[in-house]
Amino acid sequence: MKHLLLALATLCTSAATLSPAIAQGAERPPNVLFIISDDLTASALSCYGNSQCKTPHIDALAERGTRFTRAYCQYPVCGPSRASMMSGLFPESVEILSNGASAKITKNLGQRPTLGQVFMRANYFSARVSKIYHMLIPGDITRGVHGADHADSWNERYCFQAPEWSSVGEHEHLSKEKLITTDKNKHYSLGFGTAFYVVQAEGDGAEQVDVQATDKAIELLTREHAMPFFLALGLVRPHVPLVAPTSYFKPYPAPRMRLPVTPEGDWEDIPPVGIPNKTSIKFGLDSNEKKRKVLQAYYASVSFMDAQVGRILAVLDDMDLRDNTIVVFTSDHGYHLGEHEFWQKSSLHEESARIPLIIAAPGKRPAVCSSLAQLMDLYPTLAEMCGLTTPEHLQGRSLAPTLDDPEARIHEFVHCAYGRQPKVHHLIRTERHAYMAWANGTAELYDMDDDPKQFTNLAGAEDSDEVLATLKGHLKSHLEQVAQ
Ligand SMILES: [Ca+2]
Repeated sequence: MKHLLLALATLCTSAATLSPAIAQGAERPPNVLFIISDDLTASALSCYGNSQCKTPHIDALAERGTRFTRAYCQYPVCGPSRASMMSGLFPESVEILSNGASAKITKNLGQRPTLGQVFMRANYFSARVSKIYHMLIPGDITRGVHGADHADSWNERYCFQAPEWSSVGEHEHLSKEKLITTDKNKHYSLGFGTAFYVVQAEGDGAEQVDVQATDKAIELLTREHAMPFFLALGLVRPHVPLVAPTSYFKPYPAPRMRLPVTPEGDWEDIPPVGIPNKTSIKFGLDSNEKKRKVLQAYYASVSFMDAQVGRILAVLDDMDLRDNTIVVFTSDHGYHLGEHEFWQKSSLHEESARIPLIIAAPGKRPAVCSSLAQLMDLYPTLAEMCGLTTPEHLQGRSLAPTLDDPEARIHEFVHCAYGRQPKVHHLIRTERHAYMAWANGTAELYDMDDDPKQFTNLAGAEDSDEVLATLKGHLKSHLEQVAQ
């Protein structure tokens, strides 16, 4: 079966060499500016309802685009999520279920083209600026290397070296990892990849990775383009370390940051396997003061990232490119900011699995869309909107119909995985329910209309039998699809 799929993919690849629009000499197809933030939860954005964190530039994009309220990643960790997004395959199908497996993407894909390759084969200029496939943050940034890239996806690619946790400024380590800063371990195994390590940096941030990356993306944007472009800009904040210029911390005085409320006994109906590794206790976030400082630093990092989005969108307008450029803004997964006393990612609960997703396309009316959507859908969506031939291997679905009609519905359910074979855990998300099927046979079920914060696990409730049977059916069909 795999050979057949490969052959089909190869056939489709050659058919996509010239996009129909270009081949017929018709109007030039649209450009794509694809911006992806790292570890950004939708609920931190003001356009998604956060009343403390200020994100005016992303909000402005949402005002003129379609903002998706039920968009989900395929895996709540960087590497597998990004491999899925760029390949158009579920992490199980592309066989990347950990950050460590990310470097296998070129081998695992074989002849099946990535999103970047499909654009290149349609005579687009395809460029990667900073983190699109997996990069270790901060290790690959302090070293200034490309990370687990898929080099054939790009005509040009750029990575940047930046000081990250060693930026000059006021430092604070809020969690309790052992941090190794000897030269031998300068870039890896040093604890900074998960630590809540905060730097209120001196200066305007010009040396920081996201500023350097945005500078480069602006340079590429202002180039004379003989062909349409697919410009992918990866911004690494608010991934830890939480580094931003001091001025970005000022609007967020720590004592005023509002923490989520966790009801008494919240964990009693969560199976042990459903409690992620990163809890307040395990992190050493043993006081509300420390937790509020995390929020302050996270929001400062989000605002700093938002400022870069503002810079590149301003240039897009200055260049009069808005009317022929599709802009996408998203994140590789969500993030817990203390809900259930959970922090960061690697959780199938709502705040970690849900992503922000905004698509602003020329000629489309602004809208808010509550159709289920997933990160993996961006590949077929952009292929359709740019008139490219869509390869056969894609497992996502085009969201393009929702841009004309926000009431359109694309999926009955979406899927997010966590863990490695043979212990893969599953989230099935319908519009109404979130169902987590843990590998040891335990489960969580939440009615997202009645209980959007996921406080009451209905998996054992008598009257849940019918809905559980439907959700188990969805999981079965997902497993059959990825086994093909
Ligand atoms: Ca990430």
